[in-house]
Amino acid sequence: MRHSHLLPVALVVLSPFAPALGQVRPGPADAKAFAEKVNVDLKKLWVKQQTAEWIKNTYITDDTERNAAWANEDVMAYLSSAIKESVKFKGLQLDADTARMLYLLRVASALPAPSDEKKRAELAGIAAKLEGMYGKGKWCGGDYTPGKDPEQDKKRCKDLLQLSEILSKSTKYEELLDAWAGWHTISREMRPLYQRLVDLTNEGAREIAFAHTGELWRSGYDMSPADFEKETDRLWAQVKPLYDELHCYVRAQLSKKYGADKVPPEGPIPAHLLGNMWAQEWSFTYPMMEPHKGQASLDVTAALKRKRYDSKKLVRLGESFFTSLGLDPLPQSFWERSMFTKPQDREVVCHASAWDVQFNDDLRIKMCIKIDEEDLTTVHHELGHDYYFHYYFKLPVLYQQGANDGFHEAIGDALTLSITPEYLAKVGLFEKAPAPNEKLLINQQMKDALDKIAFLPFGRLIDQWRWDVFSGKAGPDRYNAHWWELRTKYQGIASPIGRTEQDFDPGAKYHIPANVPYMRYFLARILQFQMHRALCKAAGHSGPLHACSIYGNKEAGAKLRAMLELGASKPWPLALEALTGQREMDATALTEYFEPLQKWLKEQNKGRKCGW
Ligand code: X8Z
Ligand code: ZN
Repeated sequence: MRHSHLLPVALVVLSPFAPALGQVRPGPADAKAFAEKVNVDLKKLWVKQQTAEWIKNTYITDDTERNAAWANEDVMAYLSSAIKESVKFKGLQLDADTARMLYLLRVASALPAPSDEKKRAELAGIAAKLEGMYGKGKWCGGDYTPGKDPEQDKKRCKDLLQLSEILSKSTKYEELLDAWAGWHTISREMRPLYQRLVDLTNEGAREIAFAHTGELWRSGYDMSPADFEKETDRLWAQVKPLYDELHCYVRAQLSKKYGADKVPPEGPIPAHLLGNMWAQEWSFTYPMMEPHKGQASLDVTAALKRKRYDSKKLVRLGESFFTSLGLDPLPQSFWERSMFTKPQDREVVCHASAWDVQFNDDLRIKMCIKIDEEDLTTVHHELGHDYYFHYYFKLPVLYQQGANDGFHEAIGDALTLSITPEYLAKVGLFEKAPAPNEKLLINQQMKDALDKIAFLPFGRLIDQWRWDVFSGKAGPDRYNAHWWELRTKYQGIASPIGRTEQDFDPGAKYHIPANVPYMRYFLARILQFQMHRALCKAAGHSGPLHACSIYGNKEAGAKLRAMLELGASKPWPLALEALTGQREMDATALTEYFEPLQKWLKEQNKGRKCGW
């Protein structure tokens, strides 16, 4: 930017981006026109990008990766130059919409790129490659590298679905360890690429006046990045006592099962024994944790299999929950364009996702559906995204987002809180709802808590790691060590085998190679209960929160819809207020929901030394 000594002094002081000599200083009307143009330009670029991404995600090859990287480069180039240009409107009195759009523009990308063309291309290439590496990841037993011969691959190698099945079903310590350690080899080669990605994107973040990419990520919540970090600590403190009780009980059960030499009764839990590759949700350990034997079965997976559900029928069941609230059916194109099952003839990214490829109600989901309770929940989760897309697609594209990203992740989950035994009976999955009783309730809550409560520290720590990596607090020489420091600090788990800086365990979790920010899921776990409480109130529910189902309730549906339609057009506290009457995120609905279980856990843990 050139400065002229002929410019009025006041202007120079006001803004280092003062106009060149002879130009008129831009006014509010210029800013408004600029924001409108950005919406139009971005929509075109984003549609191209999403189209290329969809193709790459459902057919991973070098060609589709390159194609997606090109589309991403164009978006990156546009964003960095538009953001820089928008600085010239700083300090002007803008109308609320223009001001908000310029704010949303600045935080629009999770992967800001340098304006240097070569570096930008390198960054886009690395990003596409990393996600592909994760999607293609396989463990072949050590003495064989996949990709040489498809027949051999099939015989020797296991993908994430197969390894996860072992993690969820086996109770043999060594077999679990092999699957866990095997999957964690797929990310070793990501390390140098990830390191470079961090450097490049940080450079991009600095160009648009953020200290680093982590600061950009923390800036998308209508408050300062420092305040946002405090918010996440405040929310974590609200739920930590409940987590600590659950951890204590679960560790005691595991210690009984595997022996105190394998699961030390006062130390962190080995990460491969919790039924999930990342120990993020633990409900597959439920048989070991069941509080009261001999109660009516809550086995939704068995019911789905008994009723011969296939993937499409599972998605139909999810849709029927939304339509029961008076929301629209999914468009015909959704059923034609979605990917519901894992194709046998090509590599795909199986990690579930929801899309509006053309930002015009072109809704889809992409999943490798298994017929079980976990994926019934995930289907609702993904449809929650699609319904959000559906109700805001007519807004300018910068407003086609959740009120904040935690809202987007919370919608479908909030509805699954209404999947009560009575609901399951209504849709024919259970013959009839078992008569409610205290023991059954504790069983039910245990099952729920093993997912919902166990997840909380995991949700909190993933981006702590990335914030620390982006800020330089954790350098490449401590990537893996810092990962396990946080895993132990927050979750109370530990790696079952020795780790070194040759390993890159963060890369074995999808959102790291795919560069998807993660704090959204932590917020969503809390918001979904807050939303559930509000929707239950709208539905006229009285009685304990855990007994509420909003299935079939049009008033609740109308409330939900009103919030969805806002998209990101208002700061999130206003969207939250419209639904819940509260302007703050608040975990009391979650703790209220789990009150019966927390009481029970406290009893069980009496005399135990909790903590790690
Ligand atoms: O990534 C997801 C969704 C897609 S947005 C399937 N989730 C997180 C995860 O799998 O780690 C949902 C729960 C948390
Ligand atoms: Zn999601």
